[in-house]
Amino acid sequence: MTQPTREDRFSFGLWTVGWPARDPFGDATRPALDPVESVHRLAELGAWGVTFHDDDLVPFGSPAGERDRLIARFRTALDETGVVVPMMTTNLFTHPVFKDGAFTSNDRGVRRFALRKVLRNLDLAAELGASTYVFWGGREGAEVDAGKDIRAALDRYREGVDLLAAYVKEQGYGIRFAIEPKPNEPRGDILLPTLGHALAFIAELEHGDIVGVNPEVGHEQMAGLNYSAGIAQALWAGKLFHLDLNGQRGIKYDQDLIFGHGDLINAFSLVDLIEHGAPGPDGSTGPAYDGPRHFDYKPLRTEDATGVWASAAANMRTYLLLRERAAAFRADPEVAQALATSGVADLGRPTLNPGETVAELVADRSAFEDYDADKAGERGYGYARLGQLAVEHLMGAR
Ligand code: GLT
Ligand code: MN
Ligand code: MN
Repeated sequence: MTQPTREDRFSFGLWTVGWPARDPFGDATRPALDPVESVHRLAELGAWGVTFHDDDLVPFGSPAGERDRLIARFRTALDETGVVVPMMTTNLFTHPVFKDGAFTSNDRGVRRFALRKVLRNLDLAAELGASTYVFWGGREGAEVDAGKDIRAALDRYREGVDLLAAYVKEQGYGIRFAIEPKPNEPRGDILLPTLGHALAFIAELEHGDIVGVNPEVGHEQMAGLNYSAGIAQALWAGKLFHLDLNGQRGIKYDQDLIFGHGDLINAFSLVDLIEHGAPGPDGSTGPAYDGPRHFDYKPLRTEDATGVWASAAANMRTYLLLRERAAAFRADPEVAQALATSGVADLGRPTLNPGETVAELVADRSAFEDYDADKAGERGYGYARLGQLAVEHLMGAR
């Protein structure tokens, strides 16, 4: 089934389809899109949810009455279409006030303003029923090493996130936070540059229980990292609260391509992981992640309105095709055999026997004195065949 339905839980940021394609070298190539139109178009294409920054819906600095009016007509569009708002976030990067960061600006007044901007939007997130709130700190960083005390910046980052998390708990909003890492762009270096840095930061929080990550395909790949392997670690840590799907071709500027239009093999392993990564008791598999399949891409600057909606549909279709391929991969008896040859399931077995002590391990001659390391070193793991089977399924050749 490559026709998206609500059950697939596909969501899009208003800033994705609505990007007018202004870049550092050129003017906008498309007119601004009305968020109400985006909701209707996305619903027609089979999307389930829409996400947005405060400023995507209500332009920065709008008077209160105008804010209410814009929110009301947006709500009407949601009611008319049944589209939900699973996630919201704050724009803490466009206005010049944030040029040195928001929670970590060297200017204390900016930091206080940033917290207020988030607090106001958290109230709206709760009203609209969002369960996840994303923090992408694109301006939290530096270009000049001596200009930013990184330890102080992390103290302020922690202070900000903890304060906001405490507020959410106090209000009983039931919202969880998801930190989105990125190594660079727009800052020369951004704080919490990778998923691993973000997990380490979360471990230092007072309210880390409601804080997880929102890793983006392109952001991890900009750092040369394996996205699906990172997602596996986020799952292992119980911290995969949300994800941003898109495409990226290598270590360069943030491309935000259509999902799959970059490292397609990694996209396949990602879909395989989140759809089949949870082993059941009977050896069957199930989804390892049941949250939104959120697309954070940019329609190419070359596209007109037709191309914008074609690209939105392409994200969902690519996901569904990969899901089909991954299901076929998992159902193939030759794959099962190859997985067994590679010993993939054997890694799930603890290295020591139940209750076995270090002393017992040391007393076990078969583990060392009598162990034939040379013989064990001759073993072939069969990964080449397994990898080829994955590629052949991905290509529809099996
Ligand atoms: C911005 C960024 C994205 C983030 C968005 C959430 S904003 O477009 O490039 O990766 O997910 O703040
Ligand atoms: Mn990006
Ligand atoms: Mn993103």
